[in-house]
Amino acid sequence: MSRIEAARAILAANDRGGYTVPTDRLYPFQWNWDSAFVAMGWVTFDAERAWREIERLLEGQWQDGLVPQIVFHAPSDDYFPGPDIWGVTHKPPTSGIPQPPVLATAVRFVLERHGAAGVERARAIYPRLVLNHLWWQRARDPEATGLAATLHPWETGMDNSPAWDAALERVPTKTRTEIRRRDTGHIDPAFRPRGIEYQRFVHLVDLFRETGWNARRMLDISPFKVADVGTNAILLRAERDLLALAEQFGSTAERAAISERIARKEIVLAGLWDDALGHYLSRDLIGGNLIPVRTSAGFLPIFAGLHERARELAARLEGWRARNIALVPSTDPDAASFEPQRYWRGPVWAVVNWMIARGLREAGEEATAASVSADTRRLVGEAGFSEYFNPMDRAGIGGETFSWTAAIDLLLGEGEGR
Ligand code: 9WN
Repeated sequence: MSRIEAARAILAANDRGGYTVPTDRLYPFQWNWDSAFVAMGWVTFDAERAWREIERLLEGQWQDGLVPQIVFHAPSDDYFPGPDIWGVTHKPPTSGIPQPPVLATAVRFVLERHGAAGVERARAIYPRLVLNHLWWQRARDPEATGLAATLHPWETGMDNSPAWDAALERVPTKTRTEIRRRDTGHIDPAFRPRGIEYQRFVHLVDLFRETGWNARRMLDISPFKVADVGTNAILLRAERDLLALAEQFGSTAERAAISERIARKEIVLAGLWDDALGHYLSRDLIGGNLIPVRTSAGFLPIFAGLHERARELAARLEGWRARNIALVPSTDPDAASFEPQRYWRGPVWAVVNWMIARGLREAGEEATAASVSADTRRLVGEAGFSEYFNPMDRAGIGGETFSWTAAIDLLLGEGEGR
């Protein structure tokens, strides 16, 4: 089987009927940002299936616009916490928090690939994206500062990043829900978040469930509140892609509102730059400080279209590469908190690489963009379609036959993001 066939076969094997699970058993439902990347992978060979992925994700969208982190289309005992613990009354059941909003970017991508044949599908989806971006503003930035708050590490998609350590200290470890982890039955616990982190993750779920998933209450009472540089960069990129869609499908008033949000976000995202560390950082919205840990999320403002620091950030990546560290480690390999095999504390993730490479290419940093893409291809080529990779010894770790890794490999194989 060729490499392209192998990647396609993974998406087909993880297809559960119009939606793609991230991988068998470990993640048996539909995940939000996974599906956005997976749709971009599907469109390289099956545009109809790409649209279905997006439509099925939107079956989980709430009336207020939230596109949840997980849609529980079919029951499974393989994952914790399941729908009963979230206690959300939506059909199909969902979790109650978001994930990085890659969706508008995916819709634009799929439409551009599919061309005129995809216009009616995109037209039907467009208002749902508008509603979702309004949710981000109303639920997570009601004062229109331009920075959206994230209230749970799971929302950032980078669950146990060391960037969250200090902010998580404020979250009690006591839970009302009994913790019955399934992940550590599938995967070596050394590659997964620690027990104390799960206690805090679940404490937050208990707390939010008790508000009845009231967005305003959650924002007011959450002991964890950060402006994640990754989520905010992805949101700014998504706003630009939504604006492009609005040119075709939207009203003048919608275009004006999106443009206004973009203008504000450009300014505040640039404000997350820290001179001392020479990196974009997340902000702790309770402590007020920038969080002094360099992570892969700090490269994503380039993907958002902020190009003024691209040179400096590219030089950091080239420095790591010169030391034979595979790009892009999720945490700075020189940081005290770096752990090369523990999930978001060090390993390389293909989807993050794709966004960084694309941003670098758009910023004119062609050579570094090519290095990031080549490293990603090499990791997958040597270690397989793993969930993530150790940047030091290049081993594939976490789940295997992983959907978003296969999707990114299809894109990079075509030179997308190069
Ligand atoms: C919680 C599915 C998801 C990814 C996240 C990744 C991991 C879930 C978990 O798996 O998170 O959402 O239970 O570990 O951190 O980015 O979307 O692949």
